[in-house]
Amino acid sequence: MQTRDPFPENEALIVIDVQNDFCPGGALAVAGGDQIVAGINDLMAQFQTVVLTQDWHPAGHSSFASSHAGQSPYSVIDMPYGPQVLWPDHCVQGTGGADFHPALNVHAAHLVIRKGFRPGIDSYSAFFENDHSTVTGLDGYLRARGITRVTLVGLATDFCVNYSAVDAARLGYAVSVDTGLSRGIDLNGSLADALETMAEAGVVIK
Ligand code: VGL
Ligand code: ZN
Repeated sequence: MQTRDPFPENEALIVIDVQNDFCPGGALAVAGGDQIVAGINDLMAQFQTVVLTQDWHPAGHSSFASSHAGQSPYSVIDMPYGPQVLWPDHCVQGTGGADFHPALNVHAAHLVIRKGFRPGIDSYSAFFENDHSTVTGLDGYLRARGITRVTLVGLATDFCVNYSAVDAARLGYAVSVDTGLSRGIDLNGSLADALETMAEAGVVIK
């Protein structure tokens, strides 16, 4: 890992969804999801601003296959805002699955931003919900803090990290994704697609 001194004030680390349900044993487990925790803790010490995102769904959320009669997880349905993958129930507000991984150094975070709490809409991105227009408020926070560069790590590379990185790039931030500290779900080639989409959006893939 590269050490930088002093750590620039205009850079933030955004740690995406390092929650129990996305780690082995969780409801929507990402292979190796727990392997990135120690490295993320180390990286946090290199930033003056650290943001954690937390997927935070009400029970019966519209992104859950169980909320749609006859549907199974990983199928895709049309929502008013576009296609939506249906997931196993995960990250339900207040459950252990929605908690951060117990080894994640949550005390190092300056902001925890929750997303996906509106029953009728999913939110992969830390910036916009899946309609691409409802804001989470993160852009306002970062701008107000003078942040112009963001590094993203976490889960899952091909969904929430990807959507967050692309939105950040479109919002004008200089964006890099550390793939060594991220892990993907890889649904029908979604990991390769995501890496291509991010690169096309100007995201630096490390
Ligand atoms: C995520 C699917 C559903 C993620 C969240 O964090 O990548 N993926 N909810
Ligand atoms: Zn979710």
